[in-house]
Amino acid sequence: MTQRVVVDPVTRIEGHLRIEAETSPGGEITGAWSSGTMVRGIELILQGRDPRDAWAFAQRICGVCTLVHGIASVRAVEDALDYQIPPNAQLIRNLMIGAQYVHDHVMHFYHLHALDWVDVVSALKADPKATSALAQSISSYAKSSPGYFSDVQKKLKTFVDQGQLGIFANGYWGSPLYKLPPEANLMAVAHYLEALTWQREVVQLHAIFGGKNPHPNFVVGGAPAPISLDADTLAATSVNVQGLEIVKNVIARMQAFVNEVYLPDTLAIASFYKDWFRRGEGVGNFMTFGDFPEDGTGDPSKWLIPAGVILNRDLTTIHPVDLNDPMQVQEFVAHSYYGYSTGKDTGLHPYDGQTNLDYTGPKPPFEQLDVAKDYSWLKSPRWKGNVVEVGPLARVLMLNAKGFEPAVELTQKALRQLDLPLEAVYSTMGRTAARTLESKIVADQMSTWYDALIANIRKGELAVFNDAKWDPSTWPSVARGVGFMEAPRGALAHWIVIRDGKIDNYQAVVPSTWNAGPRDEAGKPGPYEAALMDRHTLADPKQPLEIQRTIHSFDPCIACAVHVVDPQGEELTQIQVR
Ligand code: NFE
Ligand code: MG
Repeated sequence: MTQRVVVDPVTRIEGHLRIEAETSPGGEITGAWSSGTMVRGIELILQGRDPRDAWAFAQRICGVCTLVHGIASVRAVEDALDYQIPPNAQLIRNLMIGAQYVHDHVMHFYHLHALDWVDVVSALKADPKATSALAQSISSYAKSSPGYFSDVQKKLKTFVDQGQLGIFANGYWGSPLYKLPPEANLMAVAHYLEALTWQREVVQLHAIFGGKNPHPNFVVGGAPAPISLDADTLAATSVNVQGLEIVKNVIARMQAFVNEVYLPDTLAIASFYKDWFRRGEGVGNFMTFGDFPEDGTGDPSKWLIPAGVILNRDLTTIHPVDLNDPMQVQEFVAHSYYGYSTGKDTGLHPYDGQTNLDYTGPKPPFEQLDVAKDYSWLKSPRWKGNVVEVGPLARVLMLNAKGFEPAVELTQKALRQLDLPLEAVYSTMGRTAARTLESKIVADQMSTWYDALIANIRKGELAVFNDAKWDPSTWPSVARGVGFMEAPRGALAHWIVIRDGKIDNYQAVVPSTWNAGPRDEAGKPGPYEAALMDRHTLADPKQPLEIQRTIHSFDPCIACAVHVVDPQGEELTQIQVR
């Protein structure tokens, strides 16, 4: 008999996600469904507002990728108005996005994903001396003495003895699916705690350039804080020598943590889970929008991350992406709780996007989704009708396909160290490892952007803001544009229509919608669904760790993935929050 396994809510993610899997008598997953169970209306308030204010609202779509919607928003307005920004502003934005990647990826690995692979309770059995030897064999990280690991173990033991595992409560501890020796578990727990302190400090970069974190400030036309040569005290309103010194230190701390902790830990943990390099791929199609322009020319060939689509793992052909082409990006709602005036089976380009809430699911509480009908608050975005995966794996593949040397070297080195073929990257663990590799690529690149910024300042180029199009009387009566970027979870774009100086329509299609969306009108599963149907067998349906591993490898953010837009700015529905 087949069995339905329900994971709801999926924890250690952002937002509300339900996964249902159908398993054969042997536990093999034969069907999987991903359901966003939350709906929110934050974008409604954008209608009719000044487009220059949109970033501040759009940024609140999510509290995890705290700046990406701000960036996509200012870029959308700049694209609509053909508004150029100074090179310094480009570099400052790159540094802010780069810091977001490294911060977000480290937190995902240790605080959201690691406990799928690391058995916290097993760490109590570790020998601190042997843990120290293990740590020193894989990294030069300073905190690696037997005393250090012994202290961490004592702290952990206090938790356990009090019966209060706190942040470590409710894991599937002791499950035979955990493969790390106690010493590796203790090392990872120590780094989990280290990363908590580290992440709090490195976000200073956002505060220097954007005034605060989370949700730093942005401005259409440039960067919000002027560069000041005079002030020798740390100012809240300008970036000066002291602020730049902090930025430099933060970049160094990010690089050190990635090189000495995150990268070696990823490879060490992955080496115990090689079977996870053989499942969880899913669709085999990958898409990037591109990011990190390094000059003001807008020339995509100069971006660190190129744009394009890879179909069926074919790295020899990069298909170009045109976000303005109504036939390329379309959102479908065939299995979503929305209706379209054009019919449930049609796809709409975001400029023509509609969001008409239409909940047709069973009345909660219910046992099972009605997957033959609608089952998610997420739409199903498609590229030329294809399901595509976005995110770190897509980017690392794209960098390899384009022959970006540091990425190719890093990928080859990791595969050699793990003794795996290139095909191994198309997997759950490949996705997780790609996130680590791109953290290193981006952290290293941050030094280049920092040096370029300093060189400009030394030359006396201080401009961070261009006021040429600030005045709405210079705008055309109707303008539309798309702002895109690579957010930590993948390709992100905002589409805006401006009419008589006000926002007429606004649509965001975000990474987790691409990855977590339900089946489309043709019945094609989304990337999460397809990944779960790729060689997963549950050892114990009551402890569906396998589902968690693969879903977490995408780093879900359902707050980003579900948002509501109404072109008329009318109240769509009243939602009772419980
Ligand atoms: Ni809310 Fe987000 C990122 C965006 S999501 S985390 O990264 O955009 O998919
Ligand atoms: Mg949307």
